[in-house]
Amino acid sequence: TACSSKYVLSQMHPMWHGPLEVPGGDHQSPIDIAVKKAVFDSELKPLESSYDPQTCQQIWNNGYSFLVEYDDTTDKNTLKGGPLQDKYRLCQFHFHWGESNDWGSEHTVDRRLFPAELHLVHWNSDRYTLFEEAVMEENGLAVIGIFLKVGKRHEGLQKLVDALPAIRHKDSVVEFTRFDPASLFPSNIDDYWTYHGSLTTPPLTESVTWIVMKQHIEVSHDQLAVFRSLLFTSAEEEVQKSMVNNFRVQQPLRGRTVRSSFT
Ligand code: SG7
Ligand code: ZN
Repeated sequence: TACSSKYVLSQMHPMWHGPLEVPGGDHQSPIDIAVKKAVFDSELKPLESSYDPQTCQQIWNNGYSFLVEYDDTTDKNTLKGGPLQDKYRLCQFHFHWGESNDWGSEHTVDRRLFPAELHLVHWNSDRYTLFEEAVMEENGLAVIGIFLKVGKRHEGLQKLVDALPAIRHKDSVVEFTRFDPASLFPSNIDDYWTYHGSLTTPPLTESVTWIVMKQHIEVSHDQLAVFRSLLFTSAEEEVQKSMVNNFRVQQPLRGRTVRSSFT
């Protein structure tokens, strides 16, 4: 599957003692973005994404979030520009959310929490041949973060929401095809913050160029309620646990600079 995710999550744990992937490293994510402390960088370019909806393969409950996975064996879904030197390939996107609309995002803006956050995970296909290789490297991954706010129903998101009842339990997977990830972008993707950080789950490697969009997208309360009807637990378990609050606690900035593409 995309990102060879199960392989990564099982293989990387013994590596936590390595130089980059110490969970207590100095470049961990998520962080609070203090708007006034962000430094405008006029060198930051607009992001260029090119996605092929036909490469969408499946949707999977991995027991922590749900993942929409793309075929990442060729360069059919690419991200470049913005803060990036190289070309990155989309492998999956997923969300983090809360049990109520008062929290759920991983990043915050001036300490403001959002009810959910979308992450589109890309790996550097100019320099590496596999996700597993990229995940260990400082310039290995680029993740786009998009905040979700409660408001109007999101048309693009609905196809996803409709698929969720089929993957209620951990480890369930269903085919999911022809989905354009760009349909989840806000209208303005030119304004973003960027900083160097980590994955927010094991292996927590400090391999991520984070690109956090200034503009949020709106989804309805009912759409988020379907996210919350997912389960952390597999069908076999006696006590079922709702999949909510699947975000990591915030990490110290430790001298890092957050740059902004806008003034
Ligand atoms: C979610 O977030 C999943 C993980 C992902 C993790 O738990 O999407 O993905 C898989 C394939 O299990 O971990 C290695 C990876 O992408 C962390 O991603 S994040 O830093 O963007 N939140
Ligand atoms: Zn994430």
